[in-house]
Amino acid sequence: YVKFNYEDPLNFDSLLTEEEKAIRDTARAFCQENLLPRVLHAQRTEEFNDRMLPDMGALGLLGPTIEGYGCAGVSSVAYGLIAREVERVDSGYRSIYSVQSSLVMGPIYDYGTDAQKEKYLPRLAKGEIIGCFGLTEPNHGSDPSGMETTAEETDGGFTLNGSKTWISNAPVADLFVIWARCKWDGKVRGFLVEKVFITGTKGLSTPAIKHKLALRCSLTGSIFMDNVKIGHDGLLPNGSGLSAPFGCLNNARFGISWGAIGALEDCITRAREYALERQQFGRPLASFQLVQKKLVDAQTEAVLGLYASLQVGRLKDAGQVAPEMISIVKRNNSGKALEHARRVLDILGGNACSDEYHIGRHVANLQVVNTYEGTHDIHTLILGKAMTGIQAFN
Ligand code: TGC
Ligand code: FAD
Repeated sequence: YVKFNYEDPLNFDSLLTEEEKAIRDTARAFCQENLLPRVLHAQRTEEFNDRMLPDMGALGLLGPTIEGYGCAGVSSVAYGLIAREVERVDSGYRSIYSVQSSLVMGPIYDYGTDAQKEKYLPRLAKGEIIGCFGLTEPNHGSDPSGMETTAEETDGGFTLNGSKTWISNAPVADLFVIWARCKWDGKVRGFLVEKVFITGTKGLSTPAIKHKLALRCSLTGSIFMDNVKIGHDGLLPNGSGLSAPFGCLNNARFGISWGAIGALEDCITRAREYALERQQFGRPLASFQLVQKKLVDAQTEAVLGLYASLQVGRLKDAGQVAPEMISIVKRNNSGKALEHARRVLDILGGNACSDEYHIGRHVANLQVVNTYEGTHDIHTLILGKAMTGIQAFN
């Protein structure tokens, strides 16, 4: 027998390539040295960390699965490992990272022209510009098929009208991927809108949604478009219909499945240390069976979730993935992370209330992680449809 290592209970490391381990270690060092020391300040002030994307860009961590354009061209598993390290610090930081990599660089790479790729991808990869992804609208969250934002062909390009809400990065974004229904054929397509900071982009406003209870380290905003004009070169021509935004979401949901486990792992590490140090009834909390059960249940779910995401990542890279597989890991890992982060929070007793112990912040964040990119229940229905052939959305 080998000696059991509770920190890697099923020897997950043995399934990673040397390159993946090196990327994981680079990401972990960056996140622990650069993000963790700033997280409490960001949590308290909602201040955006404007060094994060440029610093990650310098390390080659942005849009890492993309080939060329200054991107690393590494495996989906490597992307997942980065997301896990970022979210080990905070889900809001991982949101900033996911949106830039999967939801902005992704659609430009998948649906853009060569000129759009040349123009935007290298700058996004360096973190010189920040992007956001506008799908959700005030009246259409889980059901984007009711989308009201429109695009109309007008002299010299397109005119966009409508509003988006709960959009990560929107208040600081330079580049907006806006999903709109095209008036000429009724199909949904993606449009690239640049924000000109000095003069402003006529008709575009992006107010922040302040005083959030969670994800306070990432900025979230609305997007209002009142006759916003863009050129013909603003259309992403190679994707139409709802499958286009859902295609981007597959990659981001996959990343979330890794990130949520990173957040849970941080909760487990912190709760374990606390339980070993804190004494009640003359003994460490860690010596009580009920406390041990909480830690063991959480660690078991974390490692099982990781294995599932690893398998989905390998299938993804082999071109063998189905979107429903991604629904399984997004749904399971964010749901289990929320449930077990909440349970180990109990170990802190009254200190659960203090932001300096971090777990409460993760719990609040994980409620959002369980909600965005398709709520837990929506992924249940996606999988229910796949199992029964019966669509239960409406
Ligand atoms: P439905 O009729 O099922 O599908 C419409 C078309 O889309 C295709 N499709 C997919 N294609 C690729 N990947 C997927 N995962 C796909 N799911 C569906 C489908 O084949 C069809 O194609 P076609 O060619 O036949 O037209 O669509 P529906 O309107 O019935 O919707 C079903 C439902 C509920 C599953 C869908 O609307 C859904 O997933 N809702 C959840 C919405 C959501 O995830 N929003 C996320 C917003 S972005 C975000 O939250 C970013 S947070 C980022 C961060 O900060 O980290
Ligand atoms: P609703 O769709 O109104 O759902 C409310 C509740 O009803 C949920 O519990 C849901 O599961 C349930 N429900 C809905 N329909 C059904 C049904 N048919 N059967 C059973 N139950 C149902 N969006 C973007 O486009 N880009 C972003 O960058 C982005 N970032 C976000 C950042 C944050 C901090 C947050 C909170 C959200 C973000 N979102 C973003 C929006 C997010 O994707 C939506 O909030 C999510 O898809 C749910 O939509 P909704 O809020 O309108 O809830």
